Amino acid sequence: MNHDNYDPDDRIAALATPWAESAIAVIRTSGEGSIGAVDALFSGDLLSCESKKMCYGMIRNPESGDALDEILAVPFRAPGSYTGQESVELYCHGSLPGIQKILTLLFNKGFRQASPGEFTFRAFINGKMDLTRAEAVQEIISSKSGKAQSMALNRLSGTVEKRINQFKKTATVMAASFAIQLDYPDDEVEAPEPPLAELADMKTGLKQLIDSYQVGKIYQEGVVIALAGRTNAGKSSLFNLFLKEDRSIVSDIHGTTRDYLESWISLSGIPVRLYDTAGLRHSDDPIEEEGIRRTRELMENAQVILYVLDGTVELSDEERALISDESRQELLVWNKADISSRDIPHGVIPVSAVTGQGFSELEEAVKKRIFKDSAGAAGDAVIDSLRQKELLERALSGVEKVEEAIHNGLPVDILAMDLYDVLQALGEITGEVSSSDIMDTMFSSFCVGK
Ligand SMILES: Nc1nc2c(ncn2[C@@H]2O[C@H](COP(=O)(O)OP(=O)(O)OP(=O)(O)O)[C@@H](O)[C@H]2O)c(=O)[nH]1
Ligand SMILES: [Mg+2]
Repeated sequence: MNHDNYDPDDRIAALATPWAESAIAVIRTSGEGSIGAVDALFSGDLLSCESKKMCYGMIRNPESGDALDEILAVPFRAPGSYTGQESVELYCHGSLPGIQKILTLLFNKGFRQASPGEFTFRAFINGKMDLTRAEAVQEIISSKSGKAQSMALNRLSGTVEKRINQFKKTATVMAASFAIQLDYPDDEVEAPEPPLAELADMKTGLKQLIDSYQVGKIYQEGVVIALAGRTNAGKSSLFNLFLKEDRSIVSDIHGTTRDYLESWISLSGIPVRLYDTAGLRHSDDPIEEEGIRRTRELMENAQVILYVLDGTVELSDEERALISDESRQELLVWNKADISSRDIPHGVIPVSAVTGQGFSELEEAVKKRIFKDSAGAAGDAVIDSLRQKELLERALSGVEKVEEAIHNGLPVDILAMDLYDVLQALGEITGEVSSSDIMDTMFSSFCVGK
């Protein structure tokens, strides 16, 4: 993206809905003079239409007078619009040639095609939103799960921005105190207590927000869970229980599942790609062997492995080894608990794929395992952008440096410099301090019309 092409004084237009046939398509415009320019193509009276109210009329080719479409147009007067500029939104019929014709008319009328993210870019430079909110717009558009979307909506309302502003306030107060000490170096003012408590608080808060990146990723991208274990343990039965449908074939014949099956499920809003796999046993059948090889491969790539044990039969050596391995990655499931009379080993979750007993405890254990790396993540403030995470890490390392410098009795000008770094990183997150690089990486990933 080149900023010269991002001139905010230009009048821009773009299709805001997908480029596909649909019932209704929305064309968005922005820039001073938009209302007048659209009005010249419109049979209704857009100039006297109230802001944010729909106005009905025909779009006409001003030269030929031909009517192109029957539409609803909404004028927005500055600053009461998404971009903060004068804008018009056009609700037209979703035929591709029709949309194309209207866009061509607009382009002939002095609008230019908007670049990806340009509407949001304008909202940002007009102070309508800070960078964390601008990023949230993109995340809302691309979020796969309902939970991910509601987290992005939270960001849009500024939860992350509020947290960052708290950090900034603390750091600014600290910086002011350092500045006073720099201005009056010799005992004229008594040196205040070093702000160790504030630094520790800031560290905790920053770490929480950094950890929340994992949570955001999980809801956004989902996790892979594989059911594994010996033949006949009940993997396919559990798979069906997770799906709440009879997808996988269940039978008492060992080796029923030969190739893996997969399905998306939602585990309390977490998108999960669940795999049912071929039972692990020695086999001379080359097809079953291949199935087992694939199972092992899947187990390596899964974030969570549910290793299913058959509660009604003797444990194998491999299973015993797993049970006694304290550092195992697998979650062990003791299936057929409804008819098992054997002692359940410690740390193994009893369930019945037939009666459903123990299933909610299993779900809880799976969720806990998924979030194991992000324990204590920060409430509703969840970040979902690598850019924000890296800047938070930079701020954290700055805070740690200040702490270290205090412990080592370094002079206050060194502390002030490290603290400046912290403020700089925090400022970049919300966009007060911003390089053109940020603009490029951020806004160019948007879709046109946003
Ligand atoms: N009573 C009881 N029977 C179960 C339970 N889970 C599975 N079964 C029975 O155990 C047998 C094997 O179940 P599957 O789900 O096919 O086992 P699997 O692990 O997929 O077996 P393979 O595909 O051969 O590896 C079937 O007859 C199921 O009805 C359970 O919790 N309780
Ligand atoms: Mg099976």
